[in-house]
Order: sequence, then structure tokens, then C-alpha cells
Amino acid sequence: MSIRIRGNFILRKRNASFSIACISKMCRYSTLFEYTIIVLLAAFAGGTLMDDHQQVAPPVDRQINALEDLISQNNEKLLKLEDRIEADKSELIEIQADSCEVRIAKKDVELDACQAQAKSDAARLKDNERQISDLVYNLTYCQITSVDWLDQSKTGKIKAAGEVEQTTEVNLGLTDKDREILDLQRRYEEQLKELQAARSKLKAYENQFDEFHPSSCLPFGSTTGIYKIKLPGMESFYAPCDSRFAGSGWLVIQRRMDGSVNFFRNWTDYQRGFGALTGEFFLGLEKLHRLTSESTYELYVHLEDFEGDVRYAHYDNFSIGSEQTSYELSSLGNYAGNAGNSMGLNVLQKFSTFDNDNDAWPDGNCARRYHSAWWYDACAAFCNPNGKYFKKRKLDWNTRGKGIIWHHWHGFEETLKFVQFMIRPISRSHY
Ligand SMILES: [Ca+2]
Repeated sequence: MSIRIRGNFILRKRNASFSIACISKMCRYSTLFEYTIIVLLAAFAGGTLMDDHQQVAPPVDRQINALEDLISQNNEKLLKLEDRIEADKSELIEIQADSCEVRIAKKDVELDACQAQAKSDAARLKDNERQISDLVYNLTYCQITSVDWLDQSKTGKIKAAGEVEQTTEVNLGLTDKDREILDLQRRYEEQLKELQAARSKLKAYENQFDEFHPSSCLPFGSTTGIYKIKLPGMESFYAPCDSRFAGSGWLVIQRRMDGSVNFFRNWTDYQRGFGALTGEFFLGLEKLHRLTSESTYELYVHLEDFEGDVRYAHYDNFSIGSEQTSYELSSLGNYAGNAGNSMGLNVLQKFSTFDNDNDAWPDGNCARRYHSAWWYDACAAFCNPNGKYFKKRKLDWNTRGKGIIWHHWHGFEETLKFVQFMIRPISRSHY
């Protein structure tokens, strides 16, 4: 039995041989001692260690040591190889894993892209479908419209033909109507002329008849109402005739009863007259002048206070001057009655309003002072029937004398509830 070891060696046995890989494997997992035992066993088993080049046989210990060194070196190399293999395996696994993930990610991206493309295509397809639908609708509408238009054109042509005929008929009818209208206008103008002629005749008759209207209330007897009065040289006018207080034939020239009419008025109003003949009014200075110029008139003043008492004053020659005399109270005549002669001081006084001061008070305006209009002298104002209407009997310091005053009955401190001036011709034969 011999053992020869040098560099890379081969362990040979007559009936069995061990490759160096097998031996190295065994050495990795055994101690040096064990390895030694194995080598010895191999030697004793009849194996031969042969060096291919030399047949030198070093001492056993040295050979063992060298063998041990060689084994140790191989072991280290093997360990490194194994570590490298393990590392390569891990790297390979990681590479494989990374590769899969990358590919999966790529596939995901591709999938997303495909999905997005699919969505885009679907949207575009839907849009195309909508456009096609719109086109179809428009086309259908155009077809229908065209058909309708054609129908209307046909109908229009037919109608137009009919309308031409109708227009011709209408024009003929209009010509007839125009002729009728002209005829009616001519007849209307003729009738208008006849009417105007009739009115002129009527006016003439009225003027003739006016001459028969009475110039006083005497002809109306004991009736009470509003009648037309006609005086020479002036238009007829209406006036109340009142037989309730002093017999028949009295023509009312002034009335106060409820304060419904403002009596604080200007000259023109008093000249023309104002108010309501059925209520409060003043007949007018010009009428008074004309009336009293025609005949001798008597004046009756009816008075009522807030206690219900009634008084009167009667004058037998009431006369008013012309506008040139400022409608002077030219005459009153004799007084009679139970109210007192409060009007006596007004005789020969001119009429005054707040805007036409004709009174005898050089320093003031009596009409303004007593809130009225009358034949004032120097503002004695014992009679103030055109004053302010108060709805209570007593007057205070500020309103004293400014109410409806008949001083000889209630003084300046009390106003009256009702007053009415009436005139009547003295001569019963005056109509
Ligand atoms: Ca004066």
C-alpha cells in the first residue's frame, strides 16, 4: 500500500475509487482527524496514492500537513463558491421577480392604455351615432317641410286664385259701399243743415217765449221751486221762488243754511252770483240791480238761530244801483219786523269784497275784517249775512262779528243758523 500526493491528486482503489469531489465533500463535513482516518482506511484497503510525475515518498506527517492545508484551502474555495452560488441564486430570483413585476406593470400600463383607447373609441362612436341621429332627424324634418311647403304652395295657388276672385268681388262691394257712404254723408249734411235751421227757429221761438217769462216770482203763486226769470235786456236766468215764510211771490236772492258754500269770494263772483240755488247761494249784484230797476221791490229777511227761534226784517223799498255805483244799496225803504233794523246803516253804501274795497273805512277793508262781502259803511257790520258759517251759536273774541250776524237780535257774539233774503215787487201787477 502506498500513498502519493502532489497538487491535484487522484485517490485510487483497486475495486473502488473515490473522486476528489466526493472526498472534498466528505472533508467539508468532517474534522481533520476524521479525514485522516478516512485516508488511512483507504490506504489499508489496498488503494495506492500515485504521483503522475514523481515517486518521492515524503514523511507521513509532512504529507498529512500538506494534505490538510490543501483540504483547508479547498474548503474555503468551496465555501466561497457555495456563497457565490447562493448569491447568484438570490440575484436570479430577484431578477426573475423584478422582471415579472416589470412585465406585469407594463401589461397594466398597456391594459390601461387599451381601456382608455376603448373608452375614447366608444365616446367617439357615440358622438358619431348622435350626429347620425341628428342628420336623420334633420333630413326627415326637411322632407316633411318640403312636403308641407309643396302642399301649401298648391293650396296657396288655389287660394290665390280664389282670393283674386273674392278681391274683385270685395272691390266691387267697396265701390258700392263708398257710394252708399257718400250718399249718407250728403244726406247727413242736408239733415244737419235742416237741424241747424230748426235750432235757429227754436232759438227764435225761445227768445220770443222768453219775453213771456215773468220778471218776478209773482206769477208762480204760492208754489215753491226754481223758475226762469227774464228781464229786459239780459239773458233769462233761474231763481228760487219761495212761499214758505212770508206768503207767495218771493224771489230768493241769498241763502245760508249749512256752510256748504264758501262766501268769502271776490268781486266777480259776487257780481255774477254763485252757489247752488237749492242750497246756499248769492244771486248776483247785476241781477239785483236789473230786478230792482224794473219796479219797486220789497225785501224780506228770514232769520233763524240755533235755538230754533225765527225772526224777520222787512223793508219796503229795496233797490240796488248799477255797476258804476259799485252796486250801491240805494234804498231800503221803511223797516218792519221783529229782528231789528240792523241793515239800516247799510243804506247808500257801496258793495265791498276783499278785493274791491268800497267801504267807508279809509284805513281798512271791512270785507276782510268780517270775513264777508257787504254794503259796509265804516265797519259797523250790524248785518253780516255773508260772513263765515259757524255750526255753533256762540262766537269767541277772535270770531266775534265774523259770523252770520244780525246785531239787533243776537249782537256780535252769536251767529245765526239760517238766513234767507227775498224780494218781491210791491206792485202785484208787475209780472
Ligand atoms: Ca276801506
